Amino acid sequence: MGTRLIGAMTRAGLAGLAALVLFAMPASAEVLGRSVDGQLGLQTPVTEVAREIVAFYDLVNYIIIAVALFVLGLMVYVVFAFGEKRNQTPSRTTHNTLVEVLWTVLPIIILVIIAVPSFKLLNLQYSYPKADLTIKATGNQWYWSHEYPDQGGFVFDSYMLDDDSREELIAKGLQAPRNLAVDNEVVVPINKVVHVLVTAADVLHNWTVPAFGTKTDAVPGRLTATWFKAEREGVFYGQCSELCGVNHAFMPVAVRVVKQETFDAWVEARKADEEEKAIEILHKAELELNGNKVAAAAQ
Ligand SMILES: [Cu+2]
Repeated sequence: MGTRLIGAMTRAGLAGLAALVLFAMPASAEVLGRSVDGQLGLQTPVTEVAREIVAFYDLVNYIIIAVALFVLGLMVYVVFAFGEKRNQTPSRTTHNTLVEVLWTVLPIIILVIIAVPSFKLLNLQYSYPKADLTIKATGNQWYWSHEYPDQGGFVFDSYMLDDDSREELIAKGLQAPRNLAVDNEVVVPINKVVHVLVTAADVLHNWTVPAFGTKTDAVPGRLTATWFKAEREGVFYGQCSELCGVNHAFMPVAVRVVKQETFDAWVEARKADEEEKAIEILHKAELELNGNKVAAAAQ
């Protein structure tokens, strides 16, 4: 009976593997910084932490699918092979050492396979490399305030754009996705370690950017922290991820990753309190970046 069971386990395992091959199909055209219609899986990662999160997510998914298919296979097999018609005299077996050892040891091995990368990932997320830039993000009902203490401490608020303002930007060839685009984005240089100190002025909020793999609660009276090092230029969006009241869905986070020169120019404009000029610098950089992409695609 033990051998029959093991044979069934092997068959169920093979069925699981076949499903994994189907699951691991390649992603389609790349959109950075936000989710797209019909998306499967997580956003394209642009930091090491986010890449590791995606790898861990895939690993756990493969294991879940394999286990679910295996158990389903066993159940179908048992119903089929041990029904009254085919199995008139049931076995009176009460113990089977091999099977008992297997169903104890295999789950332990699976848990260890999950635990090792899980702890490695936690360690990566919470061992902060030395900061090149520190930003303070404060959650308010219902917008974010962002402060740059290293650059003289200028502060600005980030409010979600309404449809009219978005139309204006889109008409200029800029991207402004609905419920995500904001008036004043957080701006950071590419390939620099950015620490974000996060707090809240009223209730709990959460500062999140999925493509960076950052998600940190904003707690009134406390300072929490996260870090990222973005490896690609572009605008990366996230949404407040802690239910904070009626406009919770309308206080997105938008982080624009730019070249160091663009960042420096933007900081100068911000320091001089020239908000329009600062935004203009960013828009010019985005149009240039898009132009380069179009040119590269045409080659
Ligand atoms: Cu919220």
